[in-house]
Amino acid sequence: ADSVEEKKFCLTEVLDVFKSCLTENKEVLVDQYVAGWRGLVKFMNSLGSIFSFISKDAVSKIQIMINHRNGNNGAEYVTIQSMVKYELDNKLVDLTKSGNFPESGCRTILRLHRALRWLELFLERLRTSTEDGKTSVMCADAYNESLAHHHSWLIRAAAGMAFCTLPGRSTFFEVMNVGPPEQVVAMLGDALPLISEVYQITEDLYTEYNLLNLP
Ligand code: 1PX
Repeated sequence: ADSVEEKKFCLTEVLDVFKSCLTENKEVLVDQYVAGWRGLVKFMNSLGSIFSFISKDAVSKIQIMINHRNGNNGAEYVTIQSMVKYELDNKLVDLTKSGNFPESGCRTILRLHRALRWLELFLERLRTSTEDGKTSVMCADAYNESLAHHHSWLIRAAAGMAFCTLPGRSTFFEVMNVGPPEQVVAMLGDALPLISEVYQITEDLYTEYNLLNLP
């Protein structure tokens, strides 16, 4: 009778989705990658409405990728690797200045890819933090080391303000709904190598095709 109630959010499941991104030959599956981001955005929304300017942008990028997958050429978008080849072969990417293809899969995934580096750095800081560690500082440090390089000062300022509202480490761990702190730390240790691998594979691919600075 209580099946209407939504299942309680658990971050383990979200990070598991990222693990399922990789195929045997180390290609990155777009559906799973996007589903992972969807779960993370849901988690972020539960932290308060001050994060909504971030989740709006993330959701619009997620939607762009879902539209590609549902479109006539959806099969070309099964993996990030096939997407890159398809869009480059068919000249569907703005390589030097924006204009014709603001919704290319290549530039959209690049934005999420840069955010994945932030996630990797933030989770690593959470994992190795002590009881009195400040999540707001961990989050800001991870951001300044990664995504901030690609954002205007206005967005950096807004992000900085949002980070300040993050709850302390113990509350943050509770919201993750994984279990006691030791279990959170273990879960992060388990998930991080795969997140790093997904990041590195995409980074290498984008380096190979010279796509790391797409407008
Ligand atoms: C246990 C921790 C889990 C935390 C999960 C949090 C998920 C966060 C999802 C964030 C996704 C952000 C995507 C940002 C993509 C981006 O860089 N977009 C910019 C460029 O796009 P454009 O199309 O214009 O080239 C765009 O300008 C971004 C605007 C929004 C601001 C983005 C700030 C990102 C801060 C990320 C940190 C999230 C903090 C969550 C706190 C837990």
